[in-house]
Amino acid sequence: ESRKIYFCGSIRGGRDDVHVYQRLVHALRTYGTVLTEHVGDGSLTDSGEVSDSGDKLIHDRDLDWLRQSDVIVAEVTQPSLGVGYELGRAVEMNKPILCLFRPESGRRLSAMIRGAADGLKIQVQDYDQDQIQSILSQYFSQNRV
Ligand code: 6K6
Repeated sequence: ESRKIYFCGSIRGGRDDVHVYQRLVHALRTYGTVLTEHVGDGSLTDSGEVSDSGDKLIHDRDLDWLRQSDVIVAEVTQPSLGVGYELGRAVEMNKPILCLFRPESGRRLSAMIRGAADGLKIQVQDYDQDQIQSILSQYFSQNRV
């Protein structure tokens, strides 16, 4: 059975990097079923496409998917409260996590994400877009995930 991958990327935090999420979701499909493909949906904007009552449904469904997932991959360059929250919950669930950060953005990654890395179960990798294939193939060839 196919590995379940939970992909995290900013939505209301800002959609500047949606093209990067698209590339990552596309590449991740090689390695399993991506539960959260909508994060890479170019037509999904950061402005309220759903009501506040819809927010509870989104939260509860996403947490179900998070529980079911075998591995979390997060693009963390664009800061997002939702992504940070998902990562915190995933750490408590003891899930394997790969965070991907692009230094070329000129940003500095939150210490709470960079500092959570243990190099095994929780990994933070700096990368640029040319390295998507190689980073994912290296990560998924590890026995842990
Ligand atoms: C409607 C159709 C598709 O998406 C929507 C509504 N929004 C969301 N749907 C699913 N997951 C969401 C939505 N908004 C946030 N999330 C989750 O939080 C995603 O899994 C993202 O990784 C993360 C983004 O959080 P914010 O704080 O940047 O929005």
